[in-house]
Amino acid sequence: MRLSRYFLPVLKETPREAQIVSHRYMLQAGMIKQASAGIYSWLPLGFKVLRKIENIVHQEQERAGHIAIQMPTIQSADLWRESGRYDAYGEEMLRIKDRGGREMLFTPTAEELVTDIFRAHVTSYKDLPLTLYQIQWKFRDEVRPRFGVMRGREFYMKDGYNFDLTKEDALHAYNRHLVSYLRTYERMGLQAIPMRADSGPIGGDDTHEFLVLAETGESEVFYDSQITDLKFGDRQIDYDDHAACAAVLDEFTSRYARTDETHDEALFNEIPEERRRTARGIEVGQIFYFGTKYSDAMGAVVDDGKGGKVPVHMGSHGIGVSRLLGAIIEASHDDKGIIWPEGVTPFHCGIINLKQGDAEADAACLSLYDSLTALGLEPLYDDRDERAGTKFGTMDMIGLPWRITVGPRGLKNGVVELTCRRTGESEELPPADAVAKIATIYQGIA
Ligand code: 5CA
Repeated sequence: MRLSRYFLPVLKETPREAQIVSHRYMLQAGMIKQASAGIYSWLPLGFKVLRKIENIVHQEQERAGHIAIQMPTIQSADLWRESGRYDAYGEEMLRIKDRGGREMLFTPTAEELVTDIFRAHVTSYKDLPLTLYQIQWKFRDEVRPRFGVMRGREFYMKDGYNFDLTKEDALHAYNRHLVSYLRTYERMGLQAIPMRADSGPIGGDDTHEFLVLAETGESEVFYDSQITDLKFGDRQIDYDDHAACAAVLDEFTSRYARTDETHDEALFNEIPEERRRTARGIEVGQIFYFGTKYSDAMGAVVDDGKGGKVPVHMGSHGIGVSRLLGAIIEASHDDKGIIWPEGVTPFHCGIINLKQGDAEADAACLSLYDSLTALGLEPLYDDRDERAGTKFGTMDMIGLPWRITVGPRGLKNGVVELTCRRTGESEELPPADAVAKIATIYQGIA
């Protein structure tokens, strides 16, 4: 993309309404625009990152054997009456009437609707296990929407639902989700720690939240510092292997890590003092096992192969897709702007032309642009007729991990400058070598 033809409404002034850095940078970098409290339009740069995150989530869900569907945002109140949640959900649920006076609602989550799909089409244990998921907009009329996309009223969520014949199979689905979530967050450059949590309006006893440690996080968390040494890395886990998934769960959840809702001071104090940590975290996902809560209430049963009919065991599993943009920025920025991890960056590399209109500089930039594009990479070429300082400022704010700077002086010596946004380190090298280096960096990522 050439910046002169793009739509990147970078703000010159610091937006005053933003209390935390991710919200400020998302506004300043022209990624989002507030439409009303807790509701945002996604401008091109923000939308691009949202799509990258969404793609990673899809890829990891498919890898785990889960099947994508899409359910409507507007649902009938009657379905929610069957589970009893229409009344129980309270003011967080946005209730709407259609022209015929029928009660509808904007989905805050979708246990009821997915259970309705299941009961209409699945009758036999032979069709299990089954996990259906979607990535869809949700609405929760939060009392205090704040921090931009971090606590929105409208937000983008991956929600997945497993249907299993037995509790044991459903617990495997829970473990499988935990494993897939660890992979998902690591691909985004994040460490998200599974912590024992409270289940709230979703219900059930078994639940873990995934938290990214950050000073600006809304949750207070307590954990054993050893947990931050754990990395999932590039392990190849067979998602059908119950024991392998259970082993990962054990490894990642056996040390103390809890949100304030489930914190147990006595247990915490059993950890050696130098390993006890109290911090704040951003909840980027949550997994639940709730057994037959919805299948009992809504009659989602299958024949068990022994002549009987049994309600299916279920769980639901969410990832805060839009919130993740905020979480990634909180975890990865400096005082000049965002620093995108390679896995989610909106463009792979920036190209800055220090002397727009200089025939040689223009040609070198276009040639870099073409070479990168031919390799399947997406560069952002700042071809505006602006001062170098303005171009560097924009590039630093929008946070592309790599930048190639092209100027007449370097070109005389046959070199361009390649700069790493994270470390600030630069090296001069021939254009072809810069392209080769960027290609290597993104191998297996882009
Ligand atoms: N039905 C379950 C699992 S699909 C569910 O709704 N879980 S949840 O309530 O924990 O939401 C899943 C994730 O969505 C949360 O972990 C969080 O990352 C994100 N989320 C929840 N509320 C908001 C909000 N108001 N703004 C942005 N993200 C949110």
